[in-house]
Order: sequence, then C-alpha cells, then structure tokens
Amino acid sequence: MTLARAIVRPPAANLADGLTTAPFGPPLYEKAREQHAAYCAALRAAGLALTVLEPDAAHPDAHFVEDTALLTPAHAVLTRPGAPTRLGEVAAMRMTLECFYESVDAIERPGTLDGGDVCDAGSRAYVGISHRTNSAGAAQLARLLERDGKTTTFVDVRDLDGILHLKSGLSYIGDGRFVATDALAARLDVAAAQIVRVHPDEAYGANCVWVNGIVLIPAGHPRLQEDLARAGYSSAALDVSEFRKMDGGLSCLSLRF
Ligand code: CIR
Repeated sequence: MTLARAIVRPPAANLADGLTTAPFGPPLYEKAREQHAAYCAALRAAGLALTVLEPDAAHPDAHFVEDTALLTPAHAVLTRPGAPTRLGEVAAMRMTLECFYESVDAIERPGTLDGGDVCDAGSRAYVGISHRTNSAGAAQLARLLERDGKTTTFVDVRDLDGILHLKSGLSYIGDGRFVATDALAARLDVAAAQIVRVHPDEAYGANCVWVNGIVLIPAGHPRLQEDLARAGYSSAALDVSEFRKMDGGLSCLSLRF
C-alpha cells in the first residue's frame, strides 16, 4: 500500500500539561518543536503531503493526533479517547477529515478507543484492550472495519507494564511483518519469522512507523536498526525524546493515509 498523506499537529507551548506516567521529567518546548519539524521532514521525504494543524493549547496532548481517528483508504472513523482530557480533540479532527472523506463515522458511548490501540495490518487489524480502549469501543471499530474487508483480533494489554497502547509495543511494517516486544509477540497469532523482536533494552523502539518502504524508528535503538536492515528494511532514526517524556512516540504524532 502506498501512503499519500499525513495529518500532523505541532505541540503547543504547554505540552508538559499533558498526561504522562514517564519518569523522564518535563519536556522542553523548543526541542519538541524541533523534533516535530524533523519528523514532518521525514514524512515528506517518504513522499507524504502533510496537513499541518495549528497547535492546540486547550488540549496539551493534541499533537498525538493518531489517537483521534482510524483511517483506511475508504473510511474514516473518529475515536472516543479513553482519557477525559482528550475527548475534546475529536471535534477538530472531524472538520479536518471531512476535507478528505465523504463521510466520517465515530465510536459512540459507552465505547472508548484510542488510535494508538489500533494496529492495522492489511486484511487484519489488531485492536488493544487497554486502560484507554474498552471492549465496547473495540467491538464498534471491528464492525466498522468489516466494510474494509478487515477481520479484527483483540489483544488485551491491560496487564503489560509500560504499554499505554497496543502500539507502544507493536508496529506493522508491511508484507505481513511486525516489530514487537517479546510480550506482544507472545500474544499475536503470527509466525515468529514474521516478527522483528526488539531487544528488552530497546523496547521503546517497538513503536515505529512504516512509510512507503522506510521504517522510521526512534533514535538510540541500534540493535533494532541492524535487525531491520537484516530483514531487508531501510530505516531512519528520529529523536523523539521530548514526546517520550509524555508517553508518546513516533506513530502517535501523525495520521497516515
Ligand atoms: C496520553 O497519555 O494520551 C498522551 N500523553 C500520550 C499519547 C500517546 N499516543 C500514542 O502512543 N498513540
């Protein structure tokens, strides 16, 4: 599949007011802006046309746009984020998506769903049941994805330390292949040969992004870069330290379609 577009939103100056459990201290705004700009440049270099939204100080997690929608070539689904402080991010995303899709569906109460819990792997989608995404939200999405010919597998991640969302520990890199932590690899119905396992010291690298033949990985994960090269993938490392301080990573900074 070729991706053509991405939606991004640079962080607002108060990004440190967002939600986090990470022990790395508050993020630096200027550095976060620079890292976000480099991320946008990498997406453009991979051939994507970017829609760049305005920073949203009313929602200090709003630059993590991935959590607000799930996009397939034919359909757009707005999520209903599991964190109350993030529910308000969805209205702005509806307006943006209506520029690209004829109609936009939505996850409805009592369902909750964060886009970070959706790993779209072609004809199969893996949806995490997490402390943000509940069974009702996951089931609603599964029904909507049937229109795209996708079957859904639910993966309970609520007991996994350090896993906010399914994609904190799992990424799809095309051709039926995944990058995953040991814990997530054990929960997938996928042959071991199809999974590039991240070393336990590089677990944060499991959140990476495949874009048109290149895998964007977080800087500081040399074993993963080597393992991807051995598996035949080109990769590019990007520093996202300031977003990691807020429990975020590479995938959550964009919606790609
Ligand atoms: C949150 O807790 O919602 C944000 N601080 C981080 C969201 C990261 N999103 C993602 O991994 N998809």
